[in-house]
Amino acid sequence: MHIRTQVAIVGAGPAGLLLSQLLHLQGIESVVLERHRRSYVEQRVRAGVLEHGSEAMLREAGAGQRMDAEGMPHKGTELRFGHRRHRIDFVELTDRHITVYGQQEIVKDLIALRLAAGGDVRFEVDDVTLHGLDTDRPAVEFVQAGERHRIECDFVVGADGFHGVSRGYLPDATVYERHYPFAWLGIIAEAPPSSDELIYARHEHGFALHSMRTPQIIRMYLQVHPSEDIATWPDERIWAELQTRLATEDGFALTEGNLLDKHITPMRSFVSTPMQYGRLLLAGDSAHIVPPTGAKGLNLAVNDVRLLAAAIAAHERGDDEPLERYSENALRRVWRAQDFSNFMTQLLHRLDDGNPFQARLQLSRLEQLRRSEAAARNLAENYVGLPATADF
Ligand code: FAS
Ligand code: PHB
Repeated sequence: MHIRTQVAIVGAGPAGLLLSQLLHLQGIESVVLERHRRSYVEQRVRAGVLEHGSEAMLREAGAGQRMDAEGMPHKGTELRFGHRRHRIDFVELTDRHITVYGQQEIVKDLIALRLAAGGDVRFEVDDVTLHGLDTDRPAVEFVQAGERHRIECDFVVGADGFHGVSRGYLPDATVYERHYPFAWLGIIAEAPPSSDELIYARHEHGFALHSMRTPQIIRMYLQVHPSEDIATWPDERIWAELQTRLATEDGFALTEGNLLDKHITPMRSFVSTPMQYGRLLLAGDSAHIVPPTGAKGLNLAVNDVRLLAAAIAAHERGDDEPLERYSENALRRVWRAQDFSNFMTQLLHRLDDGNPFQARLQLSRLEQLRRSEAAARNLAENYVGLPATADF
């Protein structure tokens, strides 16, 4: 079957879906191809924190209603170290806040929005291949329900995540990569949050994070060795370790509950440059991965799409400059997020290099965050997200 559209998008994660919606609002047609079933992508638990700018983008896309109704605005976050608390006040330091709203909710909202507008989102597609990327008539072929299809288009966007196929079509990519000597054991549990805000804890045993999804569901993480087997982490052990790492001298106690999910996720920093080749453009995790300590992964995908939607719209008006500079512009924010995510990761994790010198540096940085408004403001500005107008 031959299909004609303007933009063929591989991947129905937040990047692919938001791009399709933003293009639609500019009268630009797209087809989104997704490997998995709709129900699978809508229940996949991933990110939880939206930068100030990402909230605005979702509202601009018409996908902000449920976020505004169910999302939880946070005016600050707590750093916990030496069994003491220190709050970073986002609003006081930056006049901006963040919102906690699960990525799977964003995916649900965007799929519903695209389908309600008659958008072409195809699930359970296989064997996606890209063609003619170095011509002005690129194409995408795929198989669905045993039938082979071919999309003729003007642009192909690879929004297919770290394990997608698109990145493999860039002939001369330069890859920058860092593997961290630890991973995160993440849980979802039926329990009310034990704090109104996120808690990032540095403890001798390792890092822990208290987050949430709703007033009844918490999302928590603890640092483990990358080789750990989840089978050696029964629920009781997870709760005991979280209680230990989050304990404070003023008697903080974590409310426990029924564990709904537990997973171990490796931690890496990854950037593939450039993010474009001919008529192929990459957006989101297909081009970059950050350690989740800075809550940047989803927000970087949103920023890529903000730039890409505007660049494709400019092309339609005859202005190709934004498209030619897409990779350069997107990568400035990518590297800013890489640096901040690495800073937060090095600040809060137990660095098992056996070198107590690193631990002393961590404590000094944390003390500086407690005492210096300038240091706290720098963290807050990076965490809530730089304004869309910032050119990095
Ligand atoms: P995604 O990976 O979300 O979406 C890509 C889509 O493409 C997927 O639906 C996939 O099925 C599809 N696809 C892949 N190959 C395909 C093919 N060949 N054909 C068709 N479709 C294909 N970020 C945070 O900020 N905070 C977090 O706590 C956090 N936790 C995470 C936990 C896990 C386990 C993972 C994997 C990531 C986490 N992230 C987190 C990062 C995550 O939120 C990403 O940044 C975000 O999903 C990026 O969105 P996309 O670029 O759309 O990629
Ligand atoms: C989450 O809620 O999943 C979350 C929050 C902050 C992070 C990472 C994950 O830094």
